[in-house]
Amino acid sequence: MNSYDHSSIEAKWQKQWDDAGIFKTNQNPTDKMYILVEFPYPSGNLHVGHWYAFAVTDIFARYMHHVGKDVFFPFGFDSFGLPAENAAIKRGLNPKDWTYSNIAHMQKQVKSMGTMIDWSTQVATSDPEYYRWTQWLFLQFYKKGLVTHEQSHVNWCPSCKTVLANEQLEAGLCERCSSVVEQKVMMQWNIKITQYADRLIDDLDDVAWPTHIKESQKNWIGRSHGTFFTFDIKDAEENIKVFTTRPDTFMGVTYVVIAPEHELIQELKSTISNWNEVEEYIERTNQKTNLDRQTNKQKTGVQLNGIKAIHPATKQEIPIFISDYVLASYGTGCVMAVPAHDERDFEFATLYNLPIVQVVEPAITSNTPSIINKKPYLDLSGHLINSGEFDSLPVSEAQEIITTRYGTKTTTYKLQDWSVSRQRYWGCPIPMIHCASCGVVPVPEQDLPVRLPDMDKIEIRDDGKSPLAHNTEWVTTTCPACGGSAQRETDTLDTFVDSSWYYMRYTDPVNESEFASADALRTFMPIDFYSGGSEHTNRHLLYARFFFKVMYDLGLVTQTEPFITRNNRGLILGPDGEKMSKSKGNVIDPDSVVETVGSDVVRSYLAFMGPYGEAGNYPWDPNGVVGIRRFFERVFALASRAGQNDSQQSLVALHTMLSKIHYDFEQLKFNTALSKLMICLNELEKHECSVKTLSQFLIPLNVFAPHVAQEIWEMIGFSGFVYHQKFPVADLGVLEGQSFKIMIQINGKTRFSHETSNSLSEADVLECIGGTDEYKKWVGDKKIIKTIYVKDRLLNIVVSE
Ligand code: ANZ
Ligand code: ZN
Repeated sequence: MNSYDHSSIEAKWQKQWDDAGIFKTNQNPTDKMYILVEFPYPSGNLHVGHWYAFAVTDIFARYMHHVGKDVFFPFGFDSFGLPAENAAIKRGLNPKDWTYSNIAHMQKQVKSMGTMIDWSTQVATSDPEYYRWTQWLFLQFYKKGLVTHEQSHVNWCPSCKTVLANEQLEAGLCERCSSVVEQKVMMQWNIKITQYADRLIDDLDDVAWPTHIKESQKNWIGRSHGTFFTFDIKDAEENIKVFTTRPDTFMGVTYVVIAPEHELIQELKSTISNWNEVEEYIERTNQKTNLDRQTNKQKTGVQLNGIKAIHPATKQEIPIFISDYVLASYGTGCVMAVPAHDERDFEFATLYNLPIVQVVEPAITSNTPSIINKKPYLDLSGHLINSGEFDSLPVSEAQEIITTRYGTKTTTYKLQDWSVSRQRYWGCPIPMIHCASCGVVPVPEQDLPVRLPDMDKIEIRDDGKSPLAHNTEWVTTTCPACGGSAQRETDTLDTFVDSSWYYMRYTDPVNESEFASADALRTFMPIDFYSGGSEHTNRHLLYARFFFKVMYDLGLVTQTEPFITRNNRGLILGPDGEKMSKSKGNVIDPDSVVETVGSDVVRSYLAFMGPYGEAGNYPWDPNGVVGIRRFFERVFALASRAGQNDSQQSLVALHTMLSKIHYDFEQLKFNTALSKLMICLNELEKHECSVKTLSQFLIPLNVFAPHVAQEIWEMIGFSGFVYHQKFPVADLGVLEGQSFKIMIQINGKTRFSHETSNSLSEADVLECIGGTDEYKKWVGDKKIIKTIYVKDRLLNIVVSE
């Protein structure tokens, strides 16, 4: 019998592996390797992307296991969040029921992949046993002074009725529902991630991530070095502090601009004579997102009548404007405008007829005629003009001198503090209490977790408050400080808080006295390989690194970076080459493919589509699936006729594959690793092949197709689990004396070939062919310019004509 009945094989072996508990993590590893895939959100159904994430990473994990690593490969669910709440409201269900039934279903689906995941590690962030520690960590951050509760400018999604972090916007729209996001001021819980901005940049040197991921994080944090200058306001107490990266242009400042929502404007209210106009402009600004403020075509603004700023050096009076091209959230929220050397200032000055004073002269004037009044001169090369005592200084020197004289050096960041308050129900309750006499009081640690109450009716009202706010029974509590009546905080935490530390909980998932024991953390952290989606580069990865660093400072962990390597996966596209979507009708349902061709085929096909490590996007090809299926059927056929003896060719094929396949795995090229198995099978089919040789072939095959490999293992008379086999070591003795056919090319065209029984170096090949008639004919005494040698396959000789 050599048929490949995938359904029964998969059921049979999954049960046996489970019963034998073979995937249990070794708690005392000698050579641990922590392999992590970003945990899924329990949306209800596994899609091909989940398969690509978990099944293909399982291939890598199994390879590492077979070569002797003590692999730690856990799993869990990121199970709090808005989508569950929205789905539950839509279906009239409770978010908890909806979430946990999805978890049960998806767990079954993930199990169908036949992975080596240790299921005893499973955590779900919405379990009270988990979020108790999310709350505990929040309290440690609070004690360390990293949590604030304050009036903040926030992005408000009018449809989700909640606050969104900047990281949750896509082109100014809510990433979940694509509504236009509004700006609001609300009391918010913020975490001071900005205090870690430098370390979040500098420590990227310590991780082996792809450069583009590091660069992306650096740009997101957006560190820029510059200068603060302070402009006094005539006849007023207040002054205007600006941030600039071009202190050299100080003498070219012809006006200043303040962000419309800057608090200074309110303070100046009584001195501004056109307040109505100003107020109206502020209101219009509030309806715009930061993105359209930065990209809008036409500059707009209003001059603050009745007041003037004083230039610190010239003491000249210059006008003050508000304009939405200046953002309240960056730098100081105020800029010194230098229209001659800044594009936005130039546009604005042209529109409002403001003076444009050139203060930097390009080095070679003849090539850059009359820049001013046509476009600003942005370059840093040149020397100062129209700058009084600073005239003729080169730009860089002027920056130093002017900063020392009139300003202070500073560094600013684009990164903002992390607003973690969400006005929604299905999240981790923020463990804080509001007392009329004591103010904000943290919930004592022994009272954790603050449990999320069951609520059958989740109602999102227009008051901007969490549905929890309407659960009076839950809200009403006593103050831990004075014992008086008090109220619970009703905002819940952003789910990115939950997911900032889950990888640590995996190491010790049922610990009731700590978030994880120091011992478990020491054993398994840091993560050696982290696979995830590119959409998480600037959010989850940044938040998680930040969390880890704070925990390091709190003495809770001993390393400073959680993820040693990072692999951003690409996407699996529909058969039409487009992103899969219901509306395009190009969605591949993995369950139904598994049903018809088997899980091993799906795993292997996904690995075969292309290199895993290059974030490539690959279209699904039904023919490719059929090809993989046929490959396994052929292995079954070979098994039914494998005998006691091997021909030399079979041994050479096996050991060639065994000697070369490691490189592919190490490069995350599971596709070429699999094709080496296919090439090997071609040879084994053609020649006499023993069960012993076949059994050695099954071990690398087990990495891709564990059910097929295990079934054949048993079929040909071996006992136990393939999983327990070590990766066979290639016998290089076998490879000596095999035959190689080396194609000889002259200037890229194949002209003749050379057969040998040894693996040869380039010099050997040249020596062997040097005396042949073909060599004399094609090379003769022409000059050899260079040679290109592909070992054992090809030698290209480039000669001059
Ligand atoms: C004067 C100046 C002259 C500037 C010049 C540039 C060129 P990066 O490099 O991104 O850090 N700026 C400062 N705060 C701002 C805010 N809140 N909203 C909008 N723009 C702001 O940009 C720093 C520059 O962006 C600063 O340097 C400032 O304009 C502007 F020839 O000051 B500059
Ligand atoms: Zn109190």
